[in-house]
This record gives sequence, C-alpha cells and structure tokens, in this order.
Amino acid sequence: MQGQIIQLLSGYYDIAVDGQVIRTRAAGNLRNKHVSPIVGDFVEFTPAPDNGELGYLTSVLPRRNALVRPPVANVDQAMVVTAAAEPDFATNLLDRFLVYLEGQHLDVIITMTKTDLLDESRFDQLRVTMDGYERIGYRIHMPRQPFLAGDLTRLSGMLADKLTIFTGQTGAGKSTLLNT
Ligand SMILES: Nc1nc2c(ncn2[C@@H]2O[C@H](COP(=O)(O)OP(=O)(O)OP(=O)(O)O)[C@@H](O)[C@H]2O)c(=O)[nH]1
Ligand SMILES: [Mg+2]
Repeated sequence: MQGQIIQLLSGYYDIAVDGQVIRTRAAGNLRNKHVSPIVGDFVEFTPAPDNGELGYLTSVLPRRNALVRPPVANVDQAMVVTAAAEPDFATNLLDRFLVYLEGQHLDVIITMTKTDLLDESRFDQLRVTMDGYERIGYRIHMPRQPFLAGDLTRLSGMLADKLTIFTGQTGAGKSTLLNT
C-alpha cells in the first residue's frame, strides 16, 4: 500500500491513507539502504497482520523536494508569518525567508499578524509595502483585525489539499494563528 508520512515518533512512522492514519515501523532492509523517511514522504508499506503487530514501511518514493530544517518532503507551499509589530516589521528579514523559499521552488503566502497593534497610518503604510510584494507575485493575507471568521475562512481555503509549512521569526504568531 502507499500513503504519506504525517508524523515521526520515537521510531514509528504514522502514515496517512485515505483519511486514516496507520502506524508502522521501518523494515530492516530500509535501514540498510540508509534512507531516512521524513514527514511528507510518500511511502510503500506492508499493512499490519491481524495479530496486533505493526505494519512495515518498506520504501520511500522519490521526493519532489525536501527541506532540511525541519526535515519535510513534498512541500506544496509555505506560509511566511510576519508580525506587523512586536517584533517590528522589517523587509530585510521577510526577504531572507523569501529567498530561502524561492530557492526551494515553493509557492509562498505572506501572512501579516498583529495588525491590531497598528494605528491607521502605520497600517496604510505597511499595506503599501505589502502591495509591492503582491505585485511581484506573492499572495498576501493582511486583515485589518486578526482572526475575524471571514478572514480565517479565506486563509484556510488557501491551505486546502496542500502540504503547507509555517515559518517566520520567533514571536511572529505562528502558533497563535495555527491554534486559532
Ligand atoms: N496583539 C496580537 N498579539 C498576537 C497576535 N498573534 C500572536 N500574538 C502574540 O504574540 C506572541 C507570540 O506568538 P506565538 O504564536 O507564540 O509566536 P510563534 O511565531 O509561534 O513563536 P515561536 O514559537 O517562538 O516561533 C504571543 O504572546 C501571542 O499572544 C496578534 O495577531 N495580535
Ligand atoms: Mg510557536
């Protein structure tokens, strides 16, 4: 059978197949091939027999791409989470993330968080800056207030059926956004 690894946990590989998650271990021959399966890998596995033992992951299919830190394969797109304030927005920091992701040939969505901390003039100023990024091809998510239902629906629409990584400076609001 084939599926996609969604989690690695102390030697176990959890594989998603048709909306189900199946826990497997690596087969011995896979270890000898020096292949380290990572999250996002499409793999072949032998399902568990009915005696309560786990199934075996037998091979890793070719990767479309692979990131190193954290290790994740077959990524469709990246969400760069960038704070409008606290920490202050800086184009050079955003650009560094974009350069790395362009090098990986990933589509990018830029999400601006913490816009509630801006007054109107600063918001308008940053909106002009982000319009520049939009003109060169980036999708921008920059709501005037964070976490309004309609904006979240639009955002989750952009994530549908895509393996998306979330990245951005510490404190930018990645966890808060994901949890919300
Ligand atoms: N005012 C405001 N605060 C926010 C918003 N989003 C996140 N925060 C706050 O910013 C702080 C950092 O948010 P996190 O979600 O932990 O940031 P992170 O990107 O996950 O950070 P790391 O896990 O360190 O990489 C927390 O105190 C959040 O409550 C927002 O839209 N507005
Ligand atoms: Mg976090």
